[in-house]
Amino acid sequence: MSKSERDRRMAWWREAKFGMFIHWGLYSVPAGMWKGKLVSGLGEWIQFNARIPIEEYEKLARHFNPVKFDATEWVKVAKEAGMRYIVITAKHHDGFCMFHTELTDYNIVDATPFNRDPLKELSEACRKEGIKFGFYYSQLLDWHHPDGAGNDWDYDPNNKNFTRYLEDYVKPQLRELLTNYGSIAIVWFDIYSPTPEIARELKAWVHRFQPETIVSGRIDPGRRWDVGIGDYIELGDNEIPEKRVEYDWETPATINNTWGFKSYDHDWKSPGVIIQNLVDIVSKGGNYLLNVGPTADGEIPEPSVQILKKVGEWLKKNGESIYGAQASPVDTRPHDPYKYTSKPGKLYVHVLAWPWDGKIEMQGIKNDVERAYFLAGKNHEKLRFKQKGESILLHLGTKPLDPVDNVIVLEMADRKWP
Ligand code: FHN
Repeated sequence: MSKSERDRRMAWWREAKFGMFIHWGLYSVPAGMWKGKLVSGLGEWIQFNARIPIEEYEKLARHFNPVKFDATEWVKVAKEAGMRYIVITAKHHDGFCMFHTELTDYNIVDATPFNRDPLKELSEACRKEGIKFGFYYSQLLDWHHPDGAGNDWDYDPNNKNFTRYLEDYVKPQLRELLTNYGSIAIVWFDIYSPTPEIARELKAWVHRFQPETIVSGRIDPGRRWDVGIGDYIELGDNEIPEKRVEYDWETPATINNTWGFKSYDHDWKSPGVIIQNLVDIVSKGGNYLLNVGPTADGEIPEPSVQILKKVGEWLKKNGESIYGAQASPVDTRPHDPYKYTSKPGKLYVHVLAWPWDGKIEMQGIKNDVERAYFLAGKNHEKLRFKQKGESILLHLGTKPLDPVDNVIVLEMADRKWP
């Protein structure tokens, strides 16, 4: 693909910066407990971690009736948080399909009393609200399908045939997902395709139906830090690199310590931590895909909703420094109390720890600064500053406007930097 084609495909994603990941499936029914006992590990891994036989796990479907699910409400939560795209699990490792598929009855429409297709409803609500819609698809691990990888307690691994699974199941399901749900912004493959050949084949298969769809970096067989077959690099879960990465990349992240809902995981990240992570990621050139794990009733847990609301309030005032922003043109050190994001002619200084004397000095400013002001301040009132060569001393005053991140805009005289 040529650079200009690639730039076109990636344009909305580069602008968006912040997305909502949704891990929702049968595992939200046990919610981290099996037969009265807590099962440690990720909520969506309960079948594996407790080695639950398929025959027993399947029965969860009869109790999965998420009548409180409201696609419009979920999209509203994402929108108010300032998120610009949604990626939801169509099929996670447990193999249960959260969409209507002809390939198996083990899906939310045919196997549960709910009898609705939430992916259809969510894709439509996203379209209405101008939010990009994508789906997660576990291409390797499938603990339900006899030929999928990972389940050695119900199936003999020696009898598995991955090619058969790929041709007769994965590809036809992808075709359904890419033809029945309108425009699909992202297909988020996960750990990992067995070979580069299969990864390429899957990517081509996606593009056969929707040439503009972005494919996640976890389509690659184990690649992480270099450019692979996926359209961008997918870092490890909750991983933020130390330095700027010179390619499109994303951090998928949990809001507590699980992806799929666990009734007893209350270890929520604060809005402040999330805002700081977002700034850190954008300052290094990446996107932040932050997860929510809805309940078996169909609701996004209230603490997540409240946290996201606060993040959205900050973004409403400071979004200019995030959406479509580029990485920091100046290297900051991890202990510096500020980080930068940028746009042509503007440097956004994110002051993450308020200086005790109300002053901040920065180096490496390679252009004359014409104006400095708080992005969230009234009327963009000018701040005092003194510039000498590449160093600048900013007088911020004694009171921060925001408890987490105060963004100061430095406007450059001739717009030639950064
Ligand atoms: O095993 C999955 C896990 O359940 C979750 O979906 C995350 C999201 O990035 N991906 C895998 C682990 O990296």
